[in-house]
Amino acid sequence: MTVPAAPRSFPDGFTWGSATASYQIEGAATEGGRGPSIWDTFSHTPGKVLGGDTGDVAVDHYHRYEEDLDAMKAMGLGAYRFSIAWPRVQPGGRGPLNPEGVAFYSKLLDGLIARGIKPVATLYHWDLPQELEDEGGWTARETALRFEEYARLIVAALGDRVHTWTTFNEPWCTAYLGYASGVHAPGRHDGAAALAAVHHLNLAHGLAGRAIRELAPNAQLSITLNLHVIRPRSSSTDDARAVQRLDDLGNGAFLGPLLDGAYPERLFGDTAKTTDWSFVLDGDLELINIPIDVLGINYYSTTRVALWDGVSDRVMADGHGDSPYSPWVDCDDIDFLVQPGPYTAMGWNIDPSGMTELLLRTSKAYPHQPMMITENGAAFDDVVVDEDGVARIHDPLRVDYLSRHIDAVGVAMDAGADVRGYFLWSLLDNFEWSYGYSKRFGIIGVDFDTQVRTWKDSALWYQELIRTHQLPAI
Ligand code: PNW
Repeated sequence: MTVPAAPRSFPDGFTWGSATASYQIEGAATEGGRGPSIWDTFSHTPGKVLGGDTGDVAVDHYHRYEEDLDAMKAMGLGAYRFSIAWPRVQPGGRGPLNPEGVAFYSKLLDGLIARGIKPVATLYHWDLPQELEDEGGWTARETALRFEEYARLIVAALGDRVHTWTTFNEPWCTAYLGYASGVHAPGRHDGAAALAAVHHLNLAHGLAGRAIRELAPNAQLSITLNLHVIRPRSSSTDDARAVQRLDDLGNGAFLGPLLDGAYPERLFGDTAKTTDWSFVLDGDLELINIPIDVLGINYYSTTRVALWDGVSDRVMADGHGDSPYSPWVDCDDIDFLVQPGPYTAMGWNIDPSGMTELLLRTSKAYPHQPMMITENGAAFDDVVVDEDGVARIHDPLRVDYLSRHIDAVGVAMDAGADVRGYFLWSLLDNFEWSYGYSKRFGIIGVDFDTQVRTWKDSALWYQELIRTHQLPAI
């Protein structure tokens, strides 16, 4: 593990931000003309989300956004990454915009700009209008066309105030957790559907990207990927092959079409028993390959794998949900190893070296592609204490996690990686998808009963880092 033994300075232009997502914080699920999304349906289906939690209320950001904007300003954030709920602005996923939904994001943007905070808006952070799922969701090519229409309408309505438009957050999660492992909405278990979703998400990025270029020529265009750092158990060729297959499915299936204009050739052979990829039509790859200004990367942890020898006991320990179905299509012969700790409350191993490795590998593969870390952070079991009548949340483990990972970003930058910013996940405790409210990622704590916000020690620490542009030594 890297240890920030000495203070580390970051360049003046480096952007310090924080990130959230609509369904995780807004609540107001049936207000202001918002239509239902696949996450409303999923979270209201018994057994899908821990404790039966839903995003109906979440942290009530829809009503408390002014207070949250003030906190961002006080923290000194240079940028705020949020997502627009498609079913709030275009209920049903087609037709004209819902003015009340647009008004919410319009007020949010005005509030950010008035406070000098750059808006980074994501068009899709997983809340697909339910009506589109009923027509096939991301397995249907039509959904990519609907997404282009949504993008055209909302970018035209809000465009000149958004600094960076991000088409998708983590299409890997949408495709593989939504359609293969089923731990995310819509909760399907169908490898062929997941691979079709991969392509239609990529296509939708290209179509929306073109619309953003036309309608908001001064904005930055980006997409956010959760890239995987996958290491082999041994130096055997079998284990190397396992790594390569997962790298193609998890990373290359997105980076390839986006930045190289082609899927990794091996991917077709590796998934041949599941799909013939006939959903890739002439001209799609040219559309997907639209240049982006900045590649968003989300990083949390690393993965270690081995090719199963067919005899030994299986050692499946994915740590990413308890589904019996794997998100990794056609990889039943690959074992996911228990990683050495320490771990976060998600059970994810803490490994800052993966951050450096990922940034350096990506910058080597795409030397002219600026990058930013659009998510990094950790869930821990925070302890709220009363100190002379003042509520305080001490979260030394989170400060330690953040320090080591931000240092790891600096190590990559020293070695030449072009990283423009860092967005901490997350500004507020929130609805952590299938884990409901049981996992807290925020640097601002939220009492889920009273909605009272309390800055954790990590928020004060981040405020000081932003003020000084300097990471203190541990
Ligand atoms: C990301 N995995 O989700 C999301 O962008 C956030 O909305 C989320 O709250 C955050 O990370 C923390 O989980 C992920 O299984 C969920 O590999 C699951 C995985 C990766 C990212």
